Order: sequence, then structure tokens, then C-alpha cells
Amino acid sequence: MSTSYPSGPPCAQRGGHGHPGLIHRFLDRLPFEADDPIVTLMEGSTPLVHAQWLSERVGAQVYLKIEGANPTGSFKDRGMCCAVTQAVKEGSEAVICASTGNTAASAAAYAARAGLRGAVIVPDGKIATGKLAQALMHGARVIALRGNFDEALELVRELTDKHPIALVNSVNPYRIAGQKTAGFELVEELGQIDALCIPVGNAGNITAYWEGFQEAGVAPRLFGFQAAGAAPLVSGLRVEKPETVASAIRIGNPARWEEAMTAMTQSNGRISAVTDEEILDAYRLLAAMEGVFCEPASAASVAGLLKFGADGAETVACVLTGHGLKDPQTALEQTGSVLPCEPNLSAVEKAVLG
Ligand code: AN7
Repeated sequence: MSTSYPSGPPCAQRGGHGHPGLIHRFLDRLPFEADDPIVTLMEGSTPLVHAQWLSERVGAQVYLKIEGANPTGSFKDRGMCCAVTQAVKEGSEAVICASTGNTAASAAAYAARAGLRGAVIVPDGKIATGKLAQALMHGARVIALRGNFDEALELVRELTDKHPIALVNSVNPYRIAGQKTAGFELVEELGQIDALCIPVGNAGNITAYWEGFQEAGVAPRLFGFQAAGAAPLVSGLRVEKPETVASAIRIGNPARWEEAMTAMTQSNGRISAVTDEEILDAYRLLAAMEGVFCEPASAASVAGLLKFGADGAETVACVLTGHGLKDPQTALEQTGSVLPCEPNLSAVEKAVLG
């Protein structure tokens, strides 16, 4: 692929547009070599935005890690570039995942990029419109399971035991390897970081951040937040029928359960629940007060910070895992209506000036 470039891949992959793709940026800390068949959409290096209003509200310096700025609009791209690169390296011809939506969108995009077939199994009727559109546009086979995410994950695990298809859920260690780079970025940018607020679903991301922080030699407290209707890590019990408006984290039996609890204990952190109402409040406030539009699941991190406070932390990062445009339906249900207007000046004046 990049054999004609003695020092590695073409410049566009290495920073021709300001920053390299994630694997090239962190090559020395990832299980890849420069001459591997690296699949990238220039993920990672996402914006870290200081949140003025939020900082004042909670009495700490609060930063938002805008993971929705990744190529497919969520943090999943960090892990997916690694999982798909490894699949190509191993000679796989197809990848598959179970997903509440974002993993499906990301897997579909990277599979298309790599020339692999992609299949995604999603809970029927329970994934946000934007994510469904992405998976379909990228040419994945989209299977709507008459069941929930936990059932879908169990089935793809059985399926990939039987068939030579690469499983790209976060049970795949390359997903975790890629996602830990967000921790590296935070440490590079902030230096000191006392606490991380992060939404938790299948618990791959909190696991990855903890790995990244440990490798970088720091130990912020990890504050994980689950939706109250899907909070097995809070209750200690599997949730058979998880329910929440934050469809991305509608998960009742996280695959990385043990690792998440270890990360929480070792970091002196906690995993708490936030209600749908608290999630939606934070979702609207982020958009209105900070100018940042994330999806509902992502707002769980800020909902948790608002609910429980910074607990003495001076510098806090909130991970906003996915872009608000992923789920336009929920956004429209949360907002006021548009103002109809006749096409003449006095009508427009009235409409604009109130
Ligand atoms: C926006 O796409 O599980 O705790 O199948 O999409 O690592 O699972 C999505 C999870 C948070 C939770 N925020 O992360 C999937 C899927 C958003 C997400 C999470 C997800 P994990």
C-alpha cells in the first residue's frame, strides 16, 4: 500500500491536513507497524473545548472532549480503525458487530473503506435515524433483530465462533487499543486531569480510557454514568429489559463489566445513574449554553457532573461520545417549533422581532 513511501504512508495519512490518522499519530503505542495495511479516515485528534458555563455551574475547570467530530460522528472510529486494520491484516473478508447504532455506522464506514463486507445487527426500531442512514449508505447488510442489544451481541459472538467473520465489537482488543488514544490526547492537552466523566453502555470506552491513562502515567478519577433504566453496573444486576431515551446506551449486560468495575475501583471513581430527564436537561443545556450538540447518550456525562458535582476535582473532562445530528428525532422532540411566516417584510419583521 505505502511501499513507495520509504518513511511510511502518503502524506495525507500522516498529517498533510494538519494531523495524522490515529494509528500513525500513536504508532509507538499501538500494536501496529508503519507498513501495515492501515485503514484510516483521519480519526482522532478531536477538539477539546473549555466549557465556560458548565465550569461556573460546578466550580471546576470543565472541558468537553468532542468525540462527535470523528469521521462518522462518534468515538467508535478510534477503535474501529484499529479493529478493521487488524481484520485486513489477518485476511478477513467480512466484519460484523452488534450495535445500538454508532458501532454499526463506524464498522460500515471502515469496512467500505477497506473493501470488506460488513454486516451489523441492531435492535429493531431502537437505533437513531442518522446511524441507520450511515450503515445503509456505507453498504453494510443491516439486520434488525427482534430483540435488544444484549441478545444481538450474544448472537454475533456465537456466529463468529462458527464462521470466519471478524467480530468488531469492543470485546475485540483492537477496539480498546484504539480507544485508549483519547486518554493520551487528554493528557497531552490538559497535563493535569483530576476527573473524567463518561457515559457507560457496554463499558468498552471506560475500560479503554483507564488503560490509556495508566499507560500515560496518570490516574484521574473515573466517573461513569449509566441511564437509570439501563444501569446494571450501578445495581450490580443484569437488566433484562433496558429502557432509556439514550438509545446508544440501552444495554443491560455490559461485555466489559469486570474491567469497568476495576477501572472504577482503581481510580477511586464511581458509576452512578442519571435519569432520562436529567440526560435530556444536560442535552439541551449543552446545545443552548455551550454551543455543543451531542447525542443524548453523550449528555449522560454532563448530566452526571451536574447531578453529583465535581467532588473536589479542579480539572474535569467530559467525554461527548457522539454527535447530536445522529439522532435528529430526539432533538426535535426536545425543542420549540419553527415560526411559519408569509413572504413579505412586515410578516418577517413581526416574526424576527417578536
Ligand atoms: C454515543 O454502538 O454500544 O460503554 O453498539 O454510542 O463503550 O459501550 C454504543 C455505545 C456512549 C457507550 N456514547 O460506550 C454501539 C454502542 C455513545 C455510544 C456509548 C455508546 P461503551
